[in-house]
Amino acid sequence: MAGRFITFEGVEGSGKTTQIRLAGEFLRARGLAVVTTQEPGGTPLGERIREILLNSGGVDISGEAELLLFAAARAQHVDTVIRPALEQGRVVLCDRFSDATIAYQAYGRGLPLEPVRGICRFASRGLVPHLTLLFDLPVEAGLERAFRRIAGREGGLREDRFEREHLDFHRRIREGYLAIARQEPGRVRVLDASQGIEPTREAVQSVLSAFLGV
Ligand code: Z5A
Repeated sequence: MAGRFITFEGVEGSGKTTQIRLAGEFLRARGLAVVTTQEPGGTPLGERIREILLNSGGVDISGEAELLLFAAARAQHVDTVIRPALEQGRVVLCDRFSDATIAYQAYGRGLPLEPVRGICRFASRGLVPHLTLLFDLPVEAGLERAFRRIAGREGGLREDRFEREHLDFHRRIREGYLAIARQEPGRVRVLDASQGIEPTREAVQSVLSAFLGV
């Protein structure tokens, strides 16, 4: 596969969505063919699953059902968007991927790690990012950013299912991400996401320049 698959991961409010947009602009300005996408989502089916996962309308979703919904969205995304783009030699920047499932469903929800890993492998047909940028910061700081953004939305507070979870849930997720980074230091680069947008942007660009040779 000729392209490069780069994922952006982190706890809620870590700034990865802001940074993926800036990274896309940076790489396009250097002449690279870039696809920017997100999970859950990235396809018409994925967007419908995203709506169920983030706003289930009061319907209870078990941990296992949640895992399989994320996996279903990913299978469609890999098959119809990510793999074709990589085969065309593009750089694919993806906001969350399998590491999010390990961090949220295994570490956060407490589902057993090995079956969750197996389902991730099955859904992605073994696709592993070439590089993952992990935006790390204390969960309190990330949630504060996320809630400030929600409060600024038209119509006031409308937090999603994940934003409503307790602090301990988000702390377990951060620990999960850091455990993945310790296990795979060659793939996962941990960036300090507690700094402002500009210094974080510079750190991202320096990692991407070195990795892609641009
Ligand atoms: N999930 C899962 O459980 N399992 C899975 O397999 C997958 C996902 C794939 C998707 O929600 C949820 O699904 C997610 C994990 C779960 N839930 N949580 N939590 P989403 O896609 O709607 O949300 P998100 O992925 O968590 O991203 P986010 O809320 O958009 O946050 P972000 O991408 O980390 O941050 P941001 O949007 O760039 O910034 C948030 C705010 O902070 C915004 O107002 C920015 O202007 C501001 N910001 C950004 N950077 C900075 C800095 N550096 N300083 C100050 N302020 C900043």
